[in-house]
Amino acid sequence: MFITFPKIIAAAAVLFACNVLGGAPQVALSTAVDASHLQGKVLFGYQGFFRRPGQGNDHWMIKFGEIPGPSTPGDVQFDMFPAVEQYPQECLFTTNFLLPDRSKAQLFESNCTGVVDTHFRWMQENSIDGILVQRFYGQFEDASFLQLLQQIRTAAEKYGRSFAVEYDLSPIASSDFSNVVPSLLNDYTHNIAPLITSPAYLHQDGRPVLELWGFGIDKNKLSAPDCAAIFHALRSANPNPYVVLGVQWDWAFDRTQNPDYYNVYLQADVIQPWAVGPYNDPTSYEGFYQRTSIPDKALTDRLGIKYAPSITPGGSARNREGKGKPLGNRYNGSYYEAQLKHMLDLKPFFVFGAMFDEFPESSQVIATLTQSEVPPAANPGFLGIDDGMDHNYYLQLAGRYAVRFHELWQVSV
Ligand SMILES: *[C@@H]1O[C@H](CO)[C@@H](O)[C@H](O)[C@H]1NC(C)=O
Ligand SMILES: CC(=O)N[C@H]1CO[C@H](CO)[C@@H](O)[C@@H]1O
Repeated sequence: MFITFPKIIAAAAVLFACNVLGGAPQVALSTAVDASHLQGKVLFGYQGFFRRPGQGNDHWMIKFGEIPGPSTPGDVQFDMFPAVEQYPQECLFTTNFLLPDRSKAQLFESNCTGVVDTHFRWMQENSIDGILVQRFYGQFEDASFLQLLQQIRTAAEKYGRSFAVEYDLSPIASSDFSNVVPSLLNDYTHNIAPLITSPAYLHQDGRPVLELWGFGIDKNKLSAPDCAAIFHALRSANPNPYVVLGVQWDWAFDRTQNPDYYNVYLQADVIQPWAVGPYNDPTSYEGFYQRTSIPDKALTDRLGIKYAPSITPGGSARNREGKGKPLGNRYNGSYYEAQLKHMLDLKPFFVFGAMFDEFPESSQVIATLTQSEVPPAANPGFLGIDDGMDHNYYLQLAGRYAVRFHELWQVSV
């Protein structure tokens, strides 16, 4: 059983919302997304894990609870600053980092309604279909994340976007496996199943979409039999999900290298290889595309499994991982654009954008300060997007290609 999206009602709701709020930007709004299928969609991974200092694992700071000053390197775990001008003030807090314009840098709290609302408005303005929300194993009791899931549902319905849940299994170790399956099933049944009734929750073939991320990625942690146990338990859960498997970029080699993992992958509805790592500049990306993406697409076609590549605007984790690392490079957007172009060449089932809001790894596509707007301090060193770019340049770039990807599949979104 699934519910198709009431397109006309949602579109009317959007117009109504714009009228009441007033001052909405003059952009051509994309009409409501049809959440009843995945085909031809551009979906982003969504973390939503930023909190204010002192509110648990806030993901901005390493020293939890402290607001870093300009002379305290090592306190932050991000290299790029969000551009916060479109978020409501009540969702922001002020740090001691002095920006070149003498103002103090502000950061946002993800579980603030105005942040989630702004993010979904940006998706609508840029023809992005929706998100896969990363739900970390081991944090199912976090009330602020349950609150966030409700905020996501509300905003997705308001702006006619779509969403589904992605379990991030990377915290699981086989050494401590006894409670894993019951805990996942309990969360799915009690916390996720109620969201599935939303007209914005993604479905395929009449089943709610659920991603399981982390199969075969760290083989020392999660064994193949444990992957199989998780897969089979959830695949037969009620409501019965359509399963996207997040696997390592070199998953196809497991056919001969690790057949016990490979046999689990073969049961997936969609294979979504993780591709952050094996390439990091336009040249190495082109090689990866030729040697890995094209054969992956052909192999999944032969196997009768759908294929969804991951693409990223770049990465940089110097302040998070240590001062020895260089800051990353986005190559003036050309690196991302090369991946977006090949998305059109390959015409995969859907595209996974890594990531919407992941500042700690600098893979975010959302509004980011430019190089001349970040603190000039050498240590910690900060990175900006290129001067002259709109703060939302990368999201807009993805949106322009999303429109062409939709046309390619001839789906109306
Ligand atoms: C966000 O979550 C934290 C707990 O992590 C909570 O203290 C805070 O009140 C929440 N913020 C909002 C705006 O609800
Ligand atoms: C493709 C692209 O984004 N090109 C830009 C690279 O950066 C310069 C400024 O540094 C811009 O003028 C280009 O438009």
